[in-house]
Amino acid sequence: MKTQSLAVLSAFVSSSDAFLLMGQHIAHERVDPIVQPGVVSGHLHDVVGASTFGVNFDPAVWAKSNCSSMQVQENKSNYWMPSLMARNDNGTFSAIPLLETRVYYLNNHPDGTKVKAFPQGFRMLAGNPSATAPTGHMDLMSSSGFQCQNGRNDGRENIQPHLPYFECLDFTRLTLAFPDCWDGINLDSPDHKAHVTYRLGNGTCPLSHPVSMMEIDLELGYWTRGYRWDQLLLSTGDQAGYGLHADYLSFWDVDLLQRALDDPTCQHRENIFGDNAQCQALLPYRNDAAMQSCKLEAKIPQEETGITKPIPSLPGCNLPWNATKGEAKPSCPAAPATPAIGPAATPQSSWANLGCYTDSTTNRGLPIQLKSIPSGTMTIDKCVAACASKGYTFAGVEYSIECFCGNAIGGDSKKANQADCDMKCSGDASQLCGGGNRVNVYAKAIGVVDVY
Ligand SMILES: *[C@@H]1O[C@H](CO)[C@@H](O)[C@H](O)[C@H]1NC(C)=O
Ligand SMILES: *[C@@H]1O[C@H](CO)[C@@H](O)[C@H](O)[C@H]1NC(C)=O
Ligand SMILES: *[C@@H]1O[C@H](CO)[C@@H](O)[C@H](O)[C@H]1NC(C)=O
Ligand SMILES: *[C@@H]1O[C@H](CO)[C@@H](O)[C@H](O)[C@H]1NC(C)=O
Ligand SMILES: CC(=O)N[C@H]1CO[C@H](CO)[C@@H](O)[C@@H]1O
Repeated sequence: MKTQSLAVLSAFVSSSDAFLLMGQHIAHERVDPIVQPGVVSGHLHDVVGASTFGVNFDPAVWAKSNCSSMQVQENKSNYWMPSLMARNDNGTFSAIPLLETRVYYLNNHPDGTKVKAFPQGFRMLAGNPSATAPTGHMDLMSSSGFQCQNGRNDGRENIQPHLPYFECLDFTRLTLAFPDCWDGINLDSPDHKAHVTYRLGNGTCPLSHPVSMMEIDLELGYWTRGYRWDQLLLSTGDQAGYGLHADYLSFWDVDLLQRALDDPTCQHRENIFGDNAQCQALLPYRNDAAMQSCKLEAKIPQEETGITKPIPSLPGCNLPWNATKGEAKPSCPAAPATPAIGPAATPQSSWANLGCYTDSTTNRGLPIQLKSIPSGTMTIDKCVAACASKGYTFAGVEYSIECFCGNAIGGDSKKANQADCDMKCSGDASQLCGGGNRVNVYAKAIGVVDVY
């Protein structure tokens, strides 16, 4: 078994001044305080960052955020993208687990260009949700699009402007680069784009937008193993993927961000809190426990979003459409009902359910069996907590009473039907704990995960 860190395969450009923040998502819901304030937004997003992310952006509320789902807690910014979904063969839709969240802050201007920290409340949009062909920013920025993570170095890992036309056995990463030149005046603009633009070919900013900023690269990695490529689509219904877009709302402490941008110990770093020297400016604000326990404080639309069970249609008016075939986004025969906005349900676990996998006693998918949980008391939470406490990133429950841990799904394990994992947990008959030679796998949804 070959173990390979995803870090090696990221879109990171080591020649630029840069730092990377890792995190996990805080919401999967129809909320967009920039493009559709005050209402249930048109499609599902996966959201990262401040716990106050709600339908209206109010600086006074954001300033009181309890926590951030990013590693650096001083940062009360938010980043969001349409969610990657799957169309099941019976026509229902499922959300795909989001396992990897990275945000790069890159200085791609010519050497020695000082970049300015984003002012508080700065907002912008990258990409175009209704695009039917590669958009300008994707041509300009080689780091925007879709990246298949097979861990196999077979040439399929190059970034493409559309969803891949082949299976991604481990991850499919959605990545988007934001504009990095600002007009220096407006925190936002009516189309959320006019106040910013991408740098010119020689790396400088045009006279219309003279202020050099960081290029933010948002990367979300989805666990697409077990899905065919033609099942994947964005939550907008876009099967081609040209309509990939992302939003950024900056709410950093401006002095702190400027210190990090100017601090040599924070530059050229794939992981600013890795084994080597630490990023001094941000180190005091690192808090992994707060990141992992951070829960959304704001109210959200009261609707099923495909995480806990398949849903009959994509939330909103988002019938599937294929721009590669020349199709335009269809309208809906009847306007979908708008859900009420209310309190968030049970907080989402920071471990994602990857589903049911085959297993065999001679070649385990997850190699380490934990016997510390008495066999009559097994629950999913207990197994996940036990694996987490030992530093593992994958946990699996099997045969009602067994708990396995590992850092990858190996052995001969293959995705199985969810219906195969139908045995009740010995410690809680309301939960399912795998089956005979069937393990239900959970994975820690943070930062860098090892795949093989
Ligand atoms: C922050 O969290 C505490 C408890 O963890 C809660 O009582 C408080 O209401 C939260 N703050 C906001 C603004 O919701
Ligand atoms: C449709 O397929 C999904 C995925 O295989 C399955 O979980 C769901 O139960 C099926 N729904 C119906 C109504 O058959
Ligand atoms: C960069 O390109 C622009 C547009 O072609 C040009 O006006 C500008 O002088 C160039 N700047 C440098 C430093 O080469
Ligand atoms: C989209 O259309 C192209 C071109 O006809 C086709 O090859 C592809 O399979 C279609 N994608 C899906 C998801 O159906
Ligand atoms: C910009 C910003 O959100 N600043 C806040 C960061 O968090 C601290 C507390 O952790 C606040 O005091 C800052 O106002």
